[in-house]
Amino acid sequence: QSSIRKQLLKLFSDHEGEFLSGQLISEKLGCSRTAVWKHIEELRKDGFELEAVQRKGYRIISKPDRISGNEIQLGLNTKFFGREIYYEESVDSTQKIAHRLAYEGAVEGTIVVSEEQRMGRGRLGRAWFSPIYTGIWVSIILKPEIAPQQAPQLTLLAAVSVVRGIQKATGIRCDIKWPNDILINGKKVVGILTELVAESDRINAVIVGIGMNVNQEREHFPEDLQAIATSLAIEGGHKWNRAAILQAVLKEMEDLYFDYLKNGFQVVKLLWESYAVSIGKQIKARTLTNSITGKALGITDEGVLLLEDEKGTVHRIYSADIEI
Ligand code: BT5
Repeated sequence: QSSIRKQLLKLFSDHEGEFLSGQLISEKLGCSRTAVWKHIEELRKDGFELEAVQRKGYRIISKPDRISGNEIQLGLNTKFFGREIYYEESVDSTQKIAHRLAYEGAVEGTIVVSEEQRMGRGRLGRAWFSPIYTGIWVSIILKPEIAPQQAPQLTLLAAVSVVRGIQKATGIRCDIKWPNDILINGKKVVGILTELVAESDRINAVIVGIGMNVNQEREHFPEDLQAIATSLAIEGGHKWNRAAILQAVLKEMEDLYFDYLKNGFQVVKLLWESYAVSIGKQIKARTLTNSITGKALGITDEGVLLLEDEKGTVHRIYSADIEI
């Protein structure tokens, strides 16, 4: 934000609900009346609703929906998750920043949030569509003392937390598709990406990236996504407060995470199976090298998917895309 913009917003918040004359603003900011008008127009472009009345001046009627530190921390009831927030209006990828912060020694529970990702990423180098002001694009830094092969459990833990958080905040019920998709009526509403910061066999940090489609309308999605993606606004019929949803997810995740560290994967596993759509069904798992069709039996204690083919052979699937 430019310093003029910051001063202008400060001026309006110091005089909340009041009209500020163009004259007064130009004096306080030390700029011309024309410059004031330009800054007001820029605020409008950024989603502020402003009233302009002759001889009275300007008044802010409503602020745009943002998901910066202020909004997230007001009303957050966690101890660690989201207590440290790194926020930028626009980033390449919150994952990338979280990796850097983890490397620099960020505390557990630190989150990186942005209104927009220019290069949001999915698994295997795929892109994650992250348009401005409509979604929750967040990376959470965890520092669990677990073996690297247990890290996939955290993807499942995150998925369960997201489903429960969304249900608490909106009442909308989602399903989980192994390993990292959250669906509503078969369409993807959330994607999760778990990345390790590890040295040989030691985990320094786990970065859990969560991308949630919240306030997009159908036409906001590029054509190739329209058939497979959805948002909470599309499913719920109206827009939602993104900060409130993130707060609910962080709370669910913190509770489940500490339970997991103390008591192990069992509770996560049971919850996960209760939300999973594919278990017990015929599915097709496409891995990098081949594809296997069979019945999804469940997940192991490591979070590995068990798939029984028609010959009765049980395959352990570590990473794949699933078709139901
Ligand atoms: C994922 O990958 O689902 C993980 C997405 C993780 C995104 C978060 S946002 C915060 C953090 N920062 C990042 O840079 N990333 C994380 P995958 O299973 O590979 O799915 C990717 C596929 O989903 C794409 O190839 C598209 O087909 C589809 N897709 C892309 N954007 C989408 C969206 N916004 N909604 C639904 N589907 C989408």
